[in-house]
Amino acid sequence: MLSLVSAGVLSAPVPFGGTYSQDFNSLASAGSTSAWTNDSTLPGWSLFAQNGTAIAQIAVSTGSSTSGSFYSFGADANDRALGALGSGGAYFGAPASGAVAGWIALALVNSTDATIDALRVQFAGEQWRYGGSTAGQSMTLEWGIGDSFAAVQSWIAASDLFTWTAPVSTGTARAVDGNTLPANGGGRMPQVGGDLSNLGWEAGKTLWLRWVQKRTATGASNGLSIDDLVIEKAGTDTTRPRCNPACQRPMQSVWQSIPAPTR
Ligand SMILES: [Ca+2]
Ligand SMILES: [Ca+2]
Repeated sequence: MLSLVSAGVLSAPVPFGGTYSQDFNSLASAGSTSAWTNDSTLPGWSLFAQNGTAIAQIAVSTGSSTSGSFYSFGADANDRALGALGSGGAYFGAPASGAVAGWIALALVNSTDATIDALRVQFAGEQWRYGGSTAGQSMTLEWGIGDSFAAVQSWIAASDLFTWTAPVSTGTARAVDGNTLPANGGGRMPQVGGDLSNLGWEAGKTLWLRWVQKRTATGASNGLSIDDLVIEKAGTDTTRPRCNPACQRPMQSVWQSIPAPTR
């Protein structure tokens, strides 16, 4: 609680009891900009520029806008995605070409009574704008554990399964339909992700996932976003089932209770 107060964030953290999903469809669809408050506009979600500045405004676009900003991307009010178009401007604290512009971060608190070691994380990557650079642009995922974003001691890069590359990378700069598959000229990569393992995410602790938004190495950046996120507890972990006294017998007594084999 102290860390929440010191961070100026009074809203409750998002508990994770085994599943979490987010479709971002509550994000603004009207106007060109929309106010954003970390861990409030979307509970659990925060936006940071690469210099650590918390973001207070996002842009709203179908992919036609060229401004460097975090974005609510989408064609209409029914389906939004959360993303960014990187730039070297003040919004992202003037990052260099090819460098990190900012992060889309999700914080979840382990509300189970056991350590969670593995999560299945799946989402769609949606490209809503092609900036005109053939340098290509990818989005990666990192995770860490800490009471706040700034308190995470080490960010661990998720595997290549969690990295996706803008599918539209040729021709003139233009808006892209992020809800349409690349085979049909669109920018939607529907199945990104896999299992994160060896998390060591203890009960009551906060896990952070952050999607890394970069500028393209050359030219104008693409508008890249995430959508349709689903997180589930996965794999074998150190979860101890809630237990009646019968299953708390020492292992030795269990072995001793097994009849010796007859030969
Ligand atoms: Ca959506
Ligand atoms: Ca979508």
